[in-house]
Amino acid sequence: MQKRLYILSNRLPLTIEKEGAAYTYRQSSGGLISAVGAYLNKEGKEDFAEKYWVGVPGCTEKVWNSVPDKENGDYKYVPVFVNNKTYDYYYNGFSNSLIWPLFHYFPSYADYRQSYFDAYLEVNRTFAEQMASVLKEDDIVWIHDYHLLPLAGLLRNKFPNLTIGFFLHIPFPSFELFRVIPKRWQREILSGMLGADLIGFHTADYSRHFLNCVEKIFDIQHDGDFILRDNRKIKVSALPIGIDYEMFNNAYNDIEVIKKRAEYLRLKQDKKLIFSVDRLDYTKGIYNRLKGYDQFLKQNPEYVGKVVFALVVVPSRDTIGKYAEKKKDIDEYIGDLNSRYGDIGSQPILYQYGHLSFDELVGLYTACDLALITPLRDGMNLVSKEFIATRKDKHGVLVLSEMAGAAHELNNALLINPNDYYEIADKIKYGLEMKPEEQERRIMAMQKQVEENDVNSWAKQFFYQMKEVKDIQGRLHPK
Ligand code: GDG
Repeated sequence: MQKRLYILSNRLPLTIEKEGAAYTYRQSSGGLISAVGAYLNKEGKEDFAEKYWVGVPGCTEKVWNSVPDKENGDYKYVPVFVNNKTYDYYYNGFSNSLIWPLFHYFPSYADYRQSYFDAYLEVNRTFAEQMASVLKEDDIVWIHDYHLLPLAGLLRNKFPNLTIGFFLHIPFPSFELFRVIPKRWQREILSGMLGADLIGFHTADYSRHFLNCVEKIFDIQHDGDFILRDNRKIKVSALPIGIDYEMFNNAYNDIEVIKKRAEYLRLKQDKKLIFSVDRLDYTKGIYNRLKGYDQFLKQNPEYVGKVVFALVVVPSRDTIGKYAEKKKDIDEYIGDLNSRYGDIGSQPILYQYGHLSFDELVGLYTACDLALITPLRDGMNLVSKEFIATRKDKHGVLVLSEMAGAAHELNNALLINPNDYYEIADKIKYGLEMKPEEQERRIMAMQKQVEENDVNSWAKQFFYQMKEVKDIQGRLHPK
């Protein structure tokens, strides 16, 4: 018999909009919904009896109740309402001012406030209570990301046999970093995660860090990928997320993308075009990237006026102090760089602080000569995989930070250490001068990798491994 599936994430994948006096909603196209949806709405469409999405809706209960026809999409929505102050402490506070910086190896940015942790637990408890009113023991629950680390444990207390999967989209840090969190919080976070049957990470390193923390903090040994806790087997697995390869690859020939590409090719004239896009985030290494580009122009003055860098930064979390500070640094550096190397007719950096449409994004992926992706830390980094997938023409060069989870799979990229401006400069030069045959060889090898390990196979593997753990548990404790 088919089971019901519940997907849990911080926000519901929809946006409530006001139309005149009434409210309506539209399904949003964010990363998680595209990733999970790519499988659930196609290959996995028939696998579940019903699909629910649980999360904070971003509006009041009164507004929510006034929005008609919310059951029309692919999912039924279960809203979790949280008051503004608690949400602020949970989201901007504990999630993004403690876990995010710490898990990305920025311990000096972490803000250890008890009030943030209290709100974090409160929101997770609210999720668990909301779920308790709708769940049945044979449902399948898939929890996503660092906002909801304690949730699996809270659900496990209420439903001992429930199938629970948890996936972390950001890195899991080494014990030496994790241990800087107050001990009682460490235990709460790990116990929460261990409530799941399957705990998924992007890379084997993150899995190993997690297992090491569990071993050190709870004195629980692991047997390969398995942990035995409270007589329950738990699997810890490296499941690198992929992209909708087919969609990005086919987009090369979309009429709107062709138009955009032609526009960008006209804009760059006979210059070389470098491209990057990321959310404004100190983990993405935007400042370092500028330093590397600066160094490249310094070392290679013959390229001044012959290369242009389209730098797109997408606004993100701008109510958090550290983000606003970094924007100021980036803005100033770009101004400085353009004034040193540019003139009225030509600027070395074209800067957009704003979102791109899908057609613009793929237009830029496919018009550029080189994609420059330099995060200081990144759980995976989908932009690098998308760039590779779109290049049906088998041209273009990827310069990628070895601190991105994606570097494990994309080892045919030109890998760099994002703190080494000289290495970035050298790889930019090498990339811009790379022979077409070498570009083709590297792109084809990476396309094979990204196509074979697309988001479909990621989700399929996740569900397969959840079932596998349940089968093992069943054999250990036959009913
Ligand atoms: C987290 C982890 C992990 C970006 N700007 C525009 C735009 N995007 C799309 C990209 C890509 C996504 O947003 C960004 O994904 P990333 O993986 O690069 O980064 P995070 O947002 O930090 O994601 C990360 C990911 O979760 C998945 O597990 O890989 O490590 O930090 O899909 O295309 N899309 C459009 N316009 C933009 O301006 N249309």
